[in-house]
Amino acid sequence: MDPEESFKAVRKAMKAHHEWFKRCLPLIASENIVSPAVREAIISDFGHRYAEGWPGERVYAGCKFIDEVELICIDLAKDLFRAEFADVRATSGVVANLIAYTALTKPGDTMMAMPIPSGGHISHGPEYTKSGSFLGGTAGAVHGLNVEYFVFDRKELNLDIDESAKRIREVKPKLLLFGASVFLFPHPVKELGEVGREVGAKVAYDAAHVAGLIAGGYFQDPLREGADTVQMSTHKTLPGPQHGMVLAKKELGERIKQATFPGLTSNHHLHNVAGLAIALAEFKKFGKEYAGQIIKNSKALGQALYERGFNVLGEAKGFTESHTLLVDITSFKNRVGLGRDIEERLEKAGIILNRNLLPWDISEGRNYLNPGGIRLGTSEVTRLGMKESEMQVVADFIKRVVIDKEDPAKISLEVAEFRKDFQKVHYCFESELEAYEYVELH
Ligand code: DSN
Repeated sequence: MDPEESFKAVRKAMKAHHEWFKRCLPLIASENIVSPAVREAIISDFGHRYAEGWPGERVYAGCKFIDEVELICIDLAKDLFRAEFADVRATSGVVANLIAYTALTKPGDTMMAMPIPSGGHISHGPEYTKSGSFLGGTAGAVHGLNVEYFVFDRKELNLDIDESAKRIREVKPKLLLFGASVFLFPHPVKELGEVGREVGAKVAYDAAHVAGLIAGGYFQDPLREGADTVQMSTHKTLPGPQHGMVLAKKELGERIKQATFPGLTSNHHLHNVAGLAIALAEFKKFGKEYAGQIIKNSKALGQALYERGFNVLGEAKGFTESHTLLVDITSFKNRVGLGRDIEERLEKAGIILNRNLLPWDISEGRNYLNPGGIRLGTSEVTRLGMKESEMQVVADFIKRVVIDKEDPAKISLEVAEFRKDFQKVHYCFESELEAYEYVELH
């Protein structure tokens, strides 16, 4: 392709993506949209600058306004999460986890975390699986940690406290890592953290998925429950730009700072720090209401899907206490296929979600390519202004595609019509800009 053709093709694809998302139902649990004010911040000149070091101690000139913004961002983060220390320079959730590993452990140490098939994130994973195949999980492959697992209770869809406590006493890890990518119910941080202390372990908590719910006063409060550090990405239930952040007890601040710079960052993406500061300010004003509505919506969507014939997990516990739902779709195998098939079918209908491993998939011979589950999240549709009654409509669309096997192309037209009333970003300062409006500067 000649350069002009490439230039045009990229812009055309981006515009098409925006137009498509205006017509879709975005239900990926790890995604969200930023407010117009955050979008403004992330295209500012901050994105062209370097500011290595800590505000006021930079090794570059030109940072006086960047310092001002970063200090505001730090204050907002400490305030919202009631944290003694915050470092807002991690460039992503994976980097935030690596910062915690670096500050709290040495290569060769053992960490206990959630098994990946039960919802643990790839950044919690070992270098090799037990069968020896290369997985390349960040904790093992990058920081050289041995990873052992908490015991997961498949019925409760949470950590088994007694069995995990036994494992902690046997393994004597240096670090316990709570948190997950399929995070339906709060983890027993207090109970298992106390056991960890007996064997000298530190406690870290990956809040990437649930950061907004924590800041909104829901879910759980890991710092009050004894976590030494809380790491997160900043763009899931906390609707900021794609970035990361580490909170910690005061006495760990210096270690976190050094692990962050010069350890794991040089440029820390200053436009995203500015965007995060704006997002945190907006969250301080609107976040409690937003987080509460996310949870109401996910419970309502869980109930609505369940009533329409889906095996939504966690029914006895109200399906979820977070933004996420996990649905076992194995009973549809002979009619519409498994996770990947259903993900594709729903995408054709304009319903965007992802296939997901169920905790028992591996033992039943399925893998991530076409697993037995789908995962749904309500953060983005809530941000678009949807409430419990709209969750009924969403569940109807999903049922018609998966259970009634209606033509996805036909459903996509109805989804687009339904979406017409939900084009603005809610729970943020007012703006004329629509949620998926493509902003042309050229
Ligand atoms: N992989 C993301 C998720 O979907 O949960 C988190 O990084």
